[in-house]
Amino acid sequence: VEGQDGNRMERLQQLMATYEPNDPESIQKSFARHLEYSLACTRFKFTMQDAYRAAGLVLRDRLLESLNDTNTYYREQDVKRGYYLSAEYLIGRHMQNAIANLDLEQQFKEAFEDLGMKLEELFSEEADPALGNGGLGRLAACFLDSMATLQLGDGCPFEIPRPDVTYPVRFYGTVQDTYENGKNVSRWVGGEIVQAMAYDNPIPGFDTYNTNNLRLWRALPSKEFDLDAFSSAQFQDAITQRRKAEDLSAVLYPNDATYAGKELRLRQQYFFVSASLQDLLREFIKRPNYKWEDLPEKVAVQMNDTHPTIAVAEMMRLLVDVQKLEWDRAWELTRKCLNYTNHTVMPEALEKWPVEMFERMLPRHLQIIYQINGIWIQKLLQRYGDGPIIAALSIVEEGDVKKIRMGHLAIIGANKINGVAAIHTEIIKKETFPEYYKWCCDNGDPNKIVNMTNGVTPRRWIHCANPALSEIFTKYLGSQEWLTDMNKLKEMLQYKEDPKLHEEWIAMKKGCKAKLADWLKSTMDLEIDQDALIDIQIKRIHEYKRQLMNILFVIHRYLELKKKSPSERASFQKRVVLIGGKAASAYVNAKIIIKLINNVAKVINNDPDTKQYLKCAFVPNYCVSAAQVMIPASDISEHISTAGTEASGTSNMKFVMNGGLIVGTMDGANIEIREECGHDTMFIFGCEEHQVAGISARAQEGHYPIDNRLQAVFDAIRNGKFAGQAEPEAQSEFESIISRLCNTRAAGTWDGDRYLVIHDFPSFIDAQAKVDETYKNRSLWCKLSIQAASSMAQFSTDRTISEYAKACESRTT
Ligand code: 4GP
Repeated sequence: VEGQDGNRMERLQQLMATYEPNDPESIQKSFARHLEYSLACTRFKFTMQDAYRAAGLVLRDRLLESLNDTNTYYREQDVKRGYYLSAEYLIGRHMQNAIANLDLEQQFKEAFEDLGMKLEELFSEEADPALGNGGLGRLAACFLDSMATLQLGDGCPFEIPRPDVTYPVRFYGTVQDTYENGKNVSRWVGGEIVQAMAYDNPIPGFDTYNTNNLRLWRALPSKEFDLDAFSSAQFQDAITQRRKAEDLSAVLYPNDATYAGKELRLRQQYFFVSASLQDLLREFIKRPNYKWEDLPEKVAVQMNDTHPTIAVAEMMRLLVDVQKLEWDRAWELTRKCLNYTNHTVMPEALEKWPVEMFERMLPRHLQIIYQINGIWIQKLLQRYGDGPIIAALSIVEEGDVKKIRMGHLAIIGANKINGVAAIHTEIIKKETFPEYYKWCCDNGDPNKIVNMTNGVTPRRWIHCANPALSEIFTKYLGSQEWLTDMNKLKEMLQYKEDPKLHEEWIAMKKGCKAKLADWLKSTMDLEIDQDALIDIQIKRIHEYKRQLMNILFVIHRYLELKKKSPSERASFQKRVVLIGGKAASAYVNAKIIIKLINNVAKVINNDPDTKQYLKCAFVPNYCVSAAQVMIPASDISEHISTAGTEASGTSNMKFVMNGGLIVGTMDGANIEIREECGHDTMFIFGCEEHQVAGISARAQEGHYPIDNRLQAVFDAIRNGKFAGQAEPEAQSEFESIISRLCNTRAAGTWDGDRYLVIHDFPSFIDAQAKVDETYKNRSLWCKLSIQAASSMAQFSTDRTISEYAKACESRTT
């Protein structure tokens, strides 16, 4: 740039270079400025919440600078961009993480301490933003951290509204098919249009200037408020229009037990997918001399579960209808750009939408899907002739209500399909999409379905959640390099029997337990013994994750304790069992299990004979911040799903990184963690995946013995120990849950112990006994804890994301 423009830019460059320095005094100055001028508080009177917001703005300034610079750099370098399309982001609190990743911890600490404020107090003012349910949402957040850290891809308090980045998104209407210039042309017209407006959330990487973007979308009415309609007394109409648009981004996951709920969910999915794809194509087209054949070299889209898989049809619509590409060419580009991750083997998660709903809401997409399916079925017929495989692989499910299978649309439209742990990927091939996998093999493309074992970010889950552990690692290893290269942690193994390290390690755990104790006291008025073994299970409440088995074990432990004399009790291993997690709003059995946990806790925690030895609680309002307090304090955690049901799990990785050991089944990522850390570090129990079908079949024939100890637990529940006459409704719910487990008659579909609680219970008790015994030997325990925590390199999302990045490079047929 030359001349006047050049002078202006040079001057601005000079100004920016000195504008927001990062020494403590400059941080204080920008804090005071934001307090006074941005928030209109006075320096003399402000609350902690004001201070938090001002500190947030101090950070936002710095994040914005690196976000803008990163984007400029990406454009200059013409890099390939990765787009992670996800309905969920369980991002957790930002401030602490952003300060750590920007390497400003020391400066912020000094700046705020000098002003009489502790950083922890500021951090606790932040709400925990929770867009989503569980694992796949949290995984998305870990991925963002790693993508920024690894300086890959395009990728939160300090949100930046972007009124300049808006896209129209249409719903309903009709399709006009015409023939123009020798071509069939389809035009989607009428219906409603809402505007999608971008909100940017900068995600800084660690130890890099790179900052990526989490772009969220808000729905706005397409026209400004219709004052004319309002004035001419059509108040309701004018307001309804606005409300209808805003409902779209108001609540994630409406209860979709109703038709209206389902419809809103599909609207939400299409809304964010359409906006995101329009956005990435606009960015692509902005490149000088863009050529469509370069699209797969410049754009990779990852579809996080089936929620965004309407992207397959939307990409086709944008390329064919809007960009006027030929169908075949558009299809080739679409298939090279999109990838799909499956996150669960539960069949209900493979979403299906009634054709009728599709036809009304997205008529053009239905046409496109039919066309994709028609071509696909032709190929299948050529290969296999007519037969059951055709119906199994069709995107359209026939039946009383015809449906579109979004999982099928995804696999057919994707370059790569992946599972999230080794066992899960094998199950996808064998059980979730067996016919599709056969097709891939028959076509010489068995690597179409690949494994990408999950991970977690060590920045948030060790460094931020457990600063004392982070300090130990840095001290022993001589630098913080382990935070970006977890392989370095293996050097800790040489100290695993070092008494000095043991002392520091035990002190670290003690400190974490003290924090947990304070937190439990203040959030739920629960007092715990800080010398007890801390046993935690935190995850979505689902029958396959078997929180029920865990609470039945707690009852067993309680009954055993009650049988003992006071002197025998004194040698009993003290335990605190904490269970937490969210349940879907319409999931009745999950709510009954939570009720049972709460009722059991009430009895145990108030029994003078036992309360010093055993405490139990259901921790309410589970969220990322709660996990950050609980995980570092655990001695053991429970990952006890029926073999073959948990896709991966990611909290298992976080617990082990913090020196906790696992009680677990041979399921999900447990299997790989055990291989990495050593078999002695995990308390494994229960049947294996290949045994499940046989055990279920025998159970349905009546061969399903109940262990005496479990029978005693059932009796206690039936006798009203945890509800009884005081709560007749709960009593009958608890009894019905047990009766179901014991139901061995297969009438129609089996409604019995589908997750094999009864079968696995005795070995669960044995594994827990082994935990108690091992825990008594403190130096052995400490050694195992160090050994496990130091062997977790494989489970950093830095490794996972590098693998995704590599897989995007290799394309298949
Ligand atoms: C979860 C799986 O249940 C969990 O095993 C996995 O670790 C996580 O995804 C990330 O891949 N699934 C969901 C879901 O969150 O909604 O299906």
